[in-house]
Amino acid sequence: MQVIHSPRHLGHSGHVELNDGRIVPAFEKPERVEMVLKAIAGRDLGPLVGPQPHGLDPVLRVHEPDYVRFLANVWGLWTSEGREGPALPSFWRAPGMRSIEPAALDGKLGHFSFDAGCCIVAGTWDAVQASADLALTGADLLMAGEASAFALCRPPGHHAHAGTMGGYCYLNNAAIAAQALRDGGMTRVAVLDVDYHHGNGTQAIFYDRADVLVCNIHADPMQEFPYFLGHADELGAGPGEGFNANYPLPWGTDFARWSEALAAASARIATFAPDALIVSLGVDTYQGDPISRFRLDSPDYLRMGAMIAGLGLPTLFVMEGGYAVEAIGVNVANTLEGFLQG
Ligand code: Q9C
Ligand code: ZN
Repeated sequence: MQVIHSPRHLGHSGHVELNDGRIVPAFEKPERVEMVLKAIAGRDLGPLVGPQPHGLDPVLRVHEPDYVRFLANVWGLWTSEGREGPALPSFWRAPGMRSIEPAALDGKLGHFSFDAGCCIVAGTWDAVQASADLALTGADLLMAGEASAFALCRPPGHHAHAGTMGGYCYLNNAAIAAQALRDGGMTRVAVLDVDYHHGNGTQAIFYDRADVLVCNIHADPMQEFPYFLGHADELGAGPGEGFNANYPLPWGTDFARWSEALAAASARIATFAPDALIVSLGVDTYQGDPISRFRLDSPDYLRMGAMIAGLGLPTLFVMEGGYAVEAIGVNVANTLEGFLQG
């Protein structure tokens, strides 16, 4: 399994988020990737490769042009106003207000976001583009006949909608890769999102489509971020009805219960019979995660990987969340090793 990595994620650093009423250093930090690299190096999973540049065309197959323009320009606009330090959204529209992109930067930041989890610093856009290129390079590998690949994406992507950032996510790497597989000739693609948080962006992007099945196993939005999407009755719309499946689980869920949801999602995916599988791999289901409340332990990720391998599909793993820096490497490497041995 090739591991696709770029050091350009390092530019997305020194950023902050709003947590418990305080501005704190972001949980989504560069050490995450460095710890995964370190753990993978000790496992002989496969070669480490760099990304191929794909430009913005495949990004624009998923994301709205105004939003991509905002991401590309916001830091330059911010500094040209003489503003220093990170740009963090803190104003949002309420129902009944109008959805017009404001001229003012603070208005733009709110217009294109749904929370204060997406801070922008000097290196953010370069890191975001590199992250999408990692996922796209992984899609290329599957189309070239590789059985599997791992895109070590950072920043993550699954909370990003077509025109909205949030939850540490700017471009939806998994969705961009899924669309690239479709555009490359695959007929059906499944996305299995095992991150602790519901992948609201991925769900929304493919919600009315029957060609991309999206399955999410996550903390119940009644209890957990992103709060406003991810309920079990969200089944898809129009032609996409029946092609979205949510498996919300309560705080405290352990692997025995979690793996029942994975078995159900796997059955749904097998029925769909896709040409390829994209796994949105968040390991914030880990019991030691600082912002999450599931109880998976490190050995459980070996079994998770093996269960995913049981689907027998060309599989692209795309890195999403996981904030217990000391364990993220072991948990990701266990998942990939479990998959390769499964
Ligand atoms: N301030 C991913 O795992 N809020 N995103 C957490 C702490 C947002 C997680 C509360 C969590 C976003 C990709
Ligand atoms: Zn998450």
